[in-house]
This record gives sequence, C-alpha cells and structure tokens, in this order.
Amino acid sequence: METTLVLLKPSCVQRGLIGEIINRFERRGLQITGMKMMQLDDEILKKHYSHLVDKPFFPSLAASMKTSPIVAMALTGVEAVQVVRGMTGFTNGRRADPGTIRGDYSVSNQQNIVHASDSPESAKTELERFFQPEEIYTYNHALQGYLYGVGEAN
Ligand code: IDP
Ligand code: MG
Repeated sequence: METTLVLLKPSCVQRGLIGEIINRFERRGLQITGMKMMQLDDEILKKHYSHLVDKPFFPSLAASMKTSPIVAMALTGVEAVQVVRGMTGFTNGRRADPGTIRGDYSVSNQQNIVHASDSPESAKTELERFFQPEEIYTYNHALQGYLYGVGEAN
C-alpha cells in the first residue's frame, strides 16, 4: 500500500467541486486516510513549489493558492501515487485528456483544480509537510477484498 497527497486547490473549492472530486477518488477505490481544510501561506508554498520559485509565474501561482482555504487529502491504495497522477491528468487543463480531473474540469495551466504528488519520494515529503502523523489514519477498508484480487494488496 502507498499513500499520496492531494490538494483540492482554491479553483476547486471556490467552484463548488470539492464533493465531485472527492467522489471520483472514492469511486475509483482509493481509501481516504487523511483530510482537512487549510489556509496556505508563503512559507509552506515556497517549500511545496520549491521547483518553481524562480519561474516568472510563481508570485501569481502562490497568490492563487492563498485566495481561499484548500482541502488536503491523504489517499491510500496500491500504487496510489501513479493511480492518482493518472486521474489528475496533464498540468495544463487545456491539454489534459478528457476523463482526467483537469481534462474534465479545467481550461487553465494554473487554475487546474488539484495537486497530486508525482513520485513515492515526493508523496512522503509532501504528506509530512501537510499532515501531522496522527492526522493520517490506518484502518481496514471494508471492501478491500472486492477492490483487489488475492495477493495484490500485500
Ligand atoms: P503538476 O501540478 O502537474 O505537478 P508542476 O509543474 O509541478 O505541475 O506545477 C505545479 C503547479 O504550478 C501546476 O499545477 C500549476 O498550478 C502551476 N503551473 C505550472 N506551470 C505553470 C505555468 O506555466 N503558468 C502558470 N502556472 C503554472
Ligand atoms: Mg508537480
């Protein structure tokens, strides 16, 4: 099992899409193991987007991420990082495939609804950044035997 970080960005929260996007993750079979609302600030955004701080669009990206609270989620499943990235789609919503979250709900390179960790290593770092250890729950998924075949979820 693997756990990944998803952020429902202000573009999701303000457009009233929180429930719809969470529903997609639940229906796919991902287990929600952590979830909370947070107001982000420059300190956490500089760390979260450290690979982009020198880009000309960073100030507007950081500003957009502070316009409302976000929803931070920990999602657990086999190869959850890859599964969730696949559901998220290409960064630019205009080029994201229909059927992906960005391809179905966004037309922007910046206001693209969700963040999802891009590797198991970044998932670990990002989960530690956004959640205290006790805010992530380990519990049996009642439908586990119907989500995965024998031996698949070990
Ligand atoms: P990702 O979210 O698909 O992993 P990253 O390259 O890590 O893409 O970029 C992080 C976020 O920064 C994007 O989701 C998007 O909101 C924003 N961003 C990336 N590239 C641009 C750009 O060229 N213009 C404006 N915003 C951008
Ligand atoms: Mg990224």
